[in-house]
Amino acid sequence: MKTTACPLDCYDACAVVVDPESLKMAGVPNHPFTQGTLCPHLNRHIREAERIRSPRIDGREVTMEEALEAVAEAIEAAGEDFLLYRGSGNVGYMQRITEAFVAARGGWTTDGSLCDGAGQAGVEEGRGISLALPPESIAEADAVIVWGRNVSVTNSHMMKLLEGKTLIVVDPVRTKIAKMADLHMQIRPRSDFQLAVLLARFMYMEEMADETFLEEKCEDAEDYYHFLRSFRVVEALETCDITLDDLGDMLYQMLHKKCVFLVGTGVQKNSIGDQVLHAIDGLAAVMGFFGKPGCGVSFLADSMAGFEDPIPMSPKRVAKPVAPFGRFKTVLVQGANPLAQMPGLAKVEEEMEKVENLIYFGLYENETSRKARIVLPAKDFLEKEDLRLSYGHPWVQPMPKIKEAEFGIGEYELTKFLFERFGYDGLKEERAYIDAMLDQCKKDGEWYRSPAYEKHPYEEGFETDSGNFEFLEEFEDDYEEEEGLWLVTPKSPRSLNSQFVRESHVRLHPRHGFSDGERVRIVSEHGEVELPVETTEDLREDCVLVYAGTPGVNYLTPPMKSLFGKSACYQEVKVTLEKIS
Ligand SMILES: Nc1nc2c(c(=O)[nH]1)N[C@H]1C(S)=C(S)[C@@H](COP(=O)(O)OP(=O)(O)OC[C@H]3O[C@@H](n4cnc5c(=O)[nH]c(N)nc54)[C@H](O)[C@@H]3O)O[C@H]1N2
Ligand SMILES: Nc1nc2c(c(=O)[nH]1)N[C@H]1C(S)=C(S)[C@@H](COP(=O)(O)OP(=O)(O)OC[C@H]3O[C@@H](n4cnc5c(=O)[nH]c(N)nc54)[C@H](O)[C@@H]3O)O[C@H]1N2
Ligand code: SF4
Ligand SMILES: [Mo]
Repeated sequence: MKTTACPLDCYDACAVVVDPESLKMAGVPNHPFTQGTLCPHLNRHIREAERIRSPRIDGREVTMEEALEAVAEAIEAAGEDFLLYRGSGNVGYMQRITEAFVAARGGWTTDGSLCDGAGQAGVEEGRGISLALPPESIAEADAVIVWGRNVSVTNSHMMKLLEGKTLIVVDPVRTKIAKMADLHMQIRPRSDFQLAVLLARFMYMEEMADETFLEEKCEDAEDYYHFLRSFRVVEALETCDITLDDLGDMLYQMLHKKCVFLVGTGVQKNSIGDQVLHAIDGLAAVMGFFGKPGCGVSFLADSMAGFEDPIPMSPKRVAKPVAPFGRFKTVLVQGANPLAQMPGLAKVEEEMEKVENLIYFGLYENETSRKARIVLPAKDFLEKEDLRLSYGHPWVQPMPKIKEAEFGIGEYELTKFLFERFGYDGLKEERAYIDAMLDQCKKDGEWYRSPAYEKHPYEEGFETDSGNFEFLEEFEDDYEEEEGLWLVTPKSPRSLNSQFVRESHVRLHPRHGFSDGERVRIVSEHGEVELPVETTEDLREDCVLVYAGTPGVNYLTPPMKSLFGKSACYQEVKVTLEKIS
C-alpha cells in the first residue's frame, strides 16, 4: 500500500492509501483531519471519467513527439505574446512548474482568481496573512457559524467536527446543513457585509466586545465603532431581509460562547468580497476571537503562506477573471476549462476566437479541449510525483508516483522538454522542488505541517505593518442593483467544477409558476441560457440557482473582476425568467 493525497480542488485534501496493483483507494484512518473516508469524487467519479488518451493537432491524432514539437513551434512563433492559463483541475504543487518555463521565456501568466481572491484580499487587509484554522481548534468551539460555505457538500470531513455544537448557518439557500442548524439566517444574497456590521455593532451594545483584545491586539479600535455606527440599522436589516428579532436570535445563540466562523466562497463572489471578509474578521476581532482555542475565522487559507517558493514566476500577469486572450497568439491552458468556467462566457469565447494557437493540456474533453488546435493529454495524479498543500487544513502531504502511465505527459516532463527545446538553463530535478518545499515544513510525527502552522493562529500577533489586527476603515460599493432575481451558483455534489457529472437544471421556487422539467430561458444583461426546471422550496423566492459547472451558466455572469483581489464576481448579477413558447 502507498500513501498519497487527493489532488482535487477541495477543502479536505484527503490522505489516501492506494493499492498499487488494483489501484483501489481508501482514506488513511489516522490522518488528523480526514480520518479515513473519501468522497464519491475520488471513490467513483475519477475512475469513471473518460481520459483523453491521444494528442491531437487540428483534430487529427498525432504522436506525443509531434504534438510537443507543435507546442514548441506555437510558443516560438508567439514571442512574448504567449500566455499560460492554469486552472485548478489538480491542485498539486507541481502543477505550477510550467510557470518556471514562462518565467524563463518572458511570457505571461495570470494573477487573481476565479475562486477566493476577493476574500483572501480582505483577510490579508486585516490579518496580513491568511492562515488555516486547525481542526483541533475548531473542535474546541462551542458554536460554529457556517457562513456561505456548503459544508456537507464541499467540506464533508468537517461535518463530524460540528457535532454537539451550536450551529448557525448563514445562507440564502436552505441547504442540508441549514436544515440541521439551530438557526438558519436565510439572508438575501450579497448582504453579508451588512449582517457582519450589524452583529459587530450589537456586540458592543450588548457589552460582548472584548475590550482587552481590542486594546492590545487591534489598531484604532475606537474608530471601528464609529465606522459601524455609520450604517443605519433599519436599512441594513432591510438589505439582509431580516428582522431585529432574527438578529437578536443570532446574537443570543452566540452569547458567551467560543465561536468559530467557517466562511466559504459563497459570500464573496462579488465586487465587494474583500470587504465582506474584512467585516466578518472585524466581527471576530470585536469579540476577541483570534489566537485563542475554539475561536477564529476559517476562510480558504493561503496554502503557500509561510513557504518560500522554489519555483520562479513570471512578473508579467493578466487578471485571471478578465484574461484578454485575444492579445495572445498562443495560449496554453493547463488543468482548466475557461470556456465553461470563466465569468462572462460570451466575451471569453469572442476573445478565444482570436487566439491562433490554443493549446489544451488536461485529462478530460471539455468545452476548451474541443476548441483547441493542439490537445496534450496529461498524466493523472497517480502517475507523477507531487505534493499536496491545503487551503482547508495545515497539513502538507507527499504524493509519490504510484503507477507508470500508459499515455500522456506530466507537467514537469512538459517543462523539461520546453527548457531543453529552447536551450534554457536553470530547471532543477523534480525532486529538488518537492524537497525544497518539504524541508520548510514542520514535522508532526509522521505528518508534515505548513511552516505557517500555529495551533491558535495569530496568537503571536498579526502579519500586518502594525502587528495588530487592522479594521476596515471605509466601505466602497458601486454596484447598482437592477430589477430581477439573484443568480446563485454554488458547487454541485456530483461535479467538481466542470469535472465529472455536470448538472443540467435550474432550480426555482415554485412560486414562479414553472413546473418540473419545463424549459425556461434565463436572461441577464450579459447573456442567456435555456435550462430545464427543477422546483424547490429551499430557495428564497428572489433567487435562481444554477450549480457551478452547469454548461452555459457563465453566459449569465459578468465579465469583470472584484474591486480588490482580482477575483471573479459570478453572483453580482440579476436575471429574469422567460417562458419558452
Ligand atoms: N462537490 C464539490 N465540492 C467542491 C467543489 C465542487 O465543484 N463540487 N468545488 C471546490 C472549490 S473550487 C471550491 S472554491 C469550494 C467552494 O465551496 P464553498 O465555499 O462551500 O462554496 P459554494 O458551494 O460556491 O457556496 C457555498 C454556499 O454559499 C451560499 N451562498 C451563495 N450566495 C451567498 C451569499 O450571498 N451569502 C451567503 N452567506 N451565502 C451564499 C450557497 O448557497 C452555498 O450553500 O468547494 C470545493 N469543493
Ligand atoms: N458560475 C460559476 N462559475 C464558476 C464558479 C462558481 O462558483 N460559479 N466557481 C469558480 C471556481 S471557485 C473555480 S476554482 C473554477 C474552476 O474552474 P477550472 O479551474 O477551469 O477547473 P475545472 O472546470 O475543474 O477544469 C479542470 C480541468 O483540469 C484538467 N485536469 C485535471 N487534473 C489534471 C492534471 O493533473 N493535469 C492537467 N494538466 N490537467 C488536469 C481536467 O481535464 C479538467 O477538465 O470555476 C469557477 N467557475
Ligand atoms: S472530500 Fe475532497 S479531498 Fe477528500 S476525496 Fe473527496 S474531493 Fe478529494
Ligand atoms: Mo474554487
